[in-house]
Amino acid sequence: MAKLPQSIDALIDTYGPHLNFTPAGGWLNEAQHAPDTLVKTHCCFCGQQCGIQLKVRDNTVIGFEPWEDFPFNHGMLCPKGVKRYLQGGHRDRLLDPLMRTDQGFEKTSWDTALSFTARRLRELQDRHGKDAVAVYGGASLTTEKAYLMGKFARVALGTRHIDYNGRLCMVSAGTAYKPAFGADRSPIPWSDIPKAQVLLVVGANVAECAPITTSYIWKCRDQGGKLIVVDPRMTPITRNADLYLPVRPGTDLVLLMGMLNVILSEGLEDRAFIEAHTSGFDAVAADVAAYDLRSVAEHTGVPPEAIEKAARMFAGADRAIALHARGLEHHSKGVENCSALINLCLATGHLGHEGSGCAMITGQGNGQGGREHGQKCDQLPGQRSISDPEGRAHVAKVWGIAPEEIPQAGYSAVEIMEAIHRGEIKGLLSICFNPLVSLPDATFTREALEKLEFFGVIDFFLSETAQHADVVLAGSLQEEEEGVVCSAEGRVIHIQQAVTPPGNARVDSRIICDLAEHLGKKTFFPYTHPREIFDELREASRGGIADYYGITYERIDREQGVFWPCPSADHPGTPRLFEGGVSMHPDGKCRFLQTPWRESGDPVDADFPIYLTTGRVVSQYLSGTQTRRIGGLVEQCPEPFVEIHPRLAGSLNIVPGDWITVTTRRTEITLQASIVKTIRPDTVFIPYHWPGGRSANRLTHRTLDPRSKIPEFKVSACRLAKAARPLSTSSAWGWGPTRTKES
Ligand SMILES: Nc1nc2c(c(=O)[nH]1)N[C@H]1C(S)=C(S)[C@@H](COP(=O)(O)OP(=O)(O)OC[C@H]3O[C@@H](n4cnc5c(=O)[nH]c(N)nc54)[C@H](O)[C@@H]3O)O[C@H]1N2
Ligand SMILES: Nc1nc2c(c(=O)[nH]1)N[C@H]1C(S)=C(S)[C@@H](COP(=O)(O)OP(=O)(O)OC[C@H]3O[C@@H](n4cnc5c(=O)[nH]c(N)nc54)[C@H](O)[C@@H]3O)O[C@H]1N2
Ligand code: SF4
Ligand SMILES: [Mo]
Repeated sequence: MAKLPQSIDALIDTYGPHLNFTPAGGWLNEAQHAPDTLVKTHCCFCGQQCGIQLKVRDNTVIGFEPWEDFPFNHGMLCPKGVKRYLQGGHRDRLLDPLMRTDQGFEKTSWDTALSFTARRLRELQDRHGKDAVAVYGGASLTTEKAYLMGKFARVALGTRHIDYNGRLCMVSAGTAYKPAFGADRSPIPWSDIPKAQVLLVVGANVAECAPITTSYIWKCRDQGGKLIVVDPRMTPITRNADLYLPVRPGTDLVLLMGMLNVILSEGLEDRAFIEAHTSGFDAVAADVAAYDLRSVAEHTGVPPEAIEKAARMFAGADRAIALHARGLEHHSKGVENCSALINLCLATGHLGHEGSGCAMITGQGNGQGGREHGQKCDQLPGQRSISDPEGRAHVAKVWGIAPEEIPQAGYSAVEIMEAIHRGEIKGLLSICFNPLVSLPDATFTREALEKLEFFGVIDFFLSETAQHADVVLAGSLQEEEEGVVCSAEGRVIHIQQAVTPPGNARVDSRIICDLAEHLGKKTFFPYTHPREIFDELREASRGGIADYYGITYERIDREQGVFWPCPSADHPGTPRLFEGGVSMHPDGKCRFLQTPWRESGDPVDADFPIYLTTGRVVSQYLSGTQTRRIGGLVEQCPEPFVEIHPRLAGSLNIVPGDWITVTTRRTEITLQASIVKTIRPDTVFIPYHWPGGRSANRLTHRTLDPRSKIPEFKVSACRLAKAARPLSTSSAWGWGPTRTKES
């Protein structure tokens, strides 16, 4: 592994003169720190949001120290948290706004870039109607920025169409939890995990994707807890599992119904809990009868004894927790999958007491907070529905507009791209999203981006998507703007501004407010600091489900985070939701929901007989824009690969390192084989963190869950063939040159 520069001098040697930052000055950029300040803040990457102290010298983050007192991670960090400080000084960091010209991108002034952006958006709206432009937001943004994006779309642009990259991530869980419990948040604080007697982990590669949660699982095991893992791949935590269920991709619903069938037929359910705290049990109990053990085993590929054992272990425990992530949720029946897991917890009374419950493991840094305050197409702040008249009236009052001025629900993320492709949406403003790498069916996404009449991007690197933009506005890294995020366990925490943006880059929220001003809407966006946005957000969320009214920056610092709902200054916050089994529905009941089976949108057949599933590796993050640039991480996994079981490899004469062409109903890509015994023989796995010819998303399909609108990233049908090594990186691995167009 490359040796990493630790000092500022070594960094300058490595990364060159871009490190000589001059602060942008003005607006939100006042914070100046004395040399070698330690700033207590949080990791910019995953939803665990580990506490970290950033070491700052001369307005540059030069390293880190552990933050041992922070109760979630007690100073522990994974490799990404350790190396994140290397981004700010990277030579690719955008330091100026860019405009596309015939010669490619050229630096420009903020005034030119902002006026041009505002003018083009308005022209498109004047010509084609307000909904001809759309906004993409992101769940790595602070909650203030996410709130701001929702307000910007509805008030500054007046468009229905705003959605965010969390649509690719957590929405199946949210769409299942909200009707079951009345709120979309993990019901448990992570301190409950060690207290469980049984942990059921479904479709979550905890060690690689939520590394610090692993320590909670080991604590549970140390205290005698048992671990059951459900995954088509034996992920690292599986080595220490008591029971492993190698489920066939896309069949969790059948497995969970099979487990419930065992529980009900053996009388292991918790009748008292079901009667006191739930409704809808009878319908689900009737559905379960069809899931007999033999058919379930056949369908899922899991041995019947293992299904029985898992059911008995889970139901037999006094305290059990089911943890899940995208392996359960990235399906065209992702909502039903999650509901089936919730049903299992309700039937066994595992909810609302210490060491019991279900929890989605949040993905993005602000995956939780980013889905609470209105950057979703169907949502207003406080997790309010955009179609709820009372919610509209409340938020309109806070915004100073009439309720009828708030547009109705618009398209979700993939639907926006489809509307662009068919010419219905003509302009797009995107922040904190790299759809060309992360949306399914990348060839389609690329075609759509090329059809846009105006495309503006706010990012700190020129992502693959940004290369298709007309204007790129140089925004801010997480450590460059203050705000809050909400972690996986529901804890609202404080992101500190450690440094100001370098060069002429600007903090994101200033860019949005400046743009609102250029659109003639400054009166609605008068903020000069994120705190003012937060205070408005508190009001806007007041009385809603995700009620932040009682949370302040000062309280967060004093109490090391506050769990929502927190409706007033003297409210202690709510670490464990649904205490005693009481949900947030008006009647206090939790709801069993029926979960009809649906086939995958891209089923295997004789031509495409193998399951392709996609996901992550520990050292890369999402579309890779950030981690592919971080020394010390990129070397750990510089290229994607295709994971194949030795039996499947043997049947095709494949040996380790061979080049393999993976073909789906969309197209094909060629990658090297990694032959491992830890995957089902009927399944292959490709990590998705790369663009162009290495992009797993060229292979995936656009089937969505009809309610959550999440794509089915976890199941595609494919076939494999041995290939010659790709000839050159530019032809075989890239897209070729990006478009040039007049602007
Ligand atoms: N290192 C790293 N950490 C990350 C991220 C990252 O990019 N890199 N991203 C963050 C984000 S945004 C997210 S959403 C999370 C994602 O965290 P995870 O959901 O844990 O990660 P994935 O790799 O997407 O998929 C999880 C597991 O699902 C399994 N799986 C595939 N198909 C199925 C199926 O049909 N059923 C079941 N039961 N399992 C299946 C895969 O084998 C894999 O082990 O990670 C977060 N943390
Ligand atoms: N095949 C397949 N595809 C998947 C998945 C999968 O498992 N398989 N997982 C899906 C999931 S769970 C997710 S969450 C998505 C993620 O997909 P994306 O959201 O597209 O991934 P990111 O890499 O986070 O892209 C964010 C972009 O925003 C920039 N950025 C980050 N932070 C900030 C900020 O604070 N301000 C600004 N202005 N810019 C910022 C980054 O530089 C990057 O260019 O991918 C999805 N796509
Ligand atoms: S576990 Fe997540 S939040 Fe913690 S250091 Fe790693 S990437 Fe950052
Ligand atoms: Mo995610």
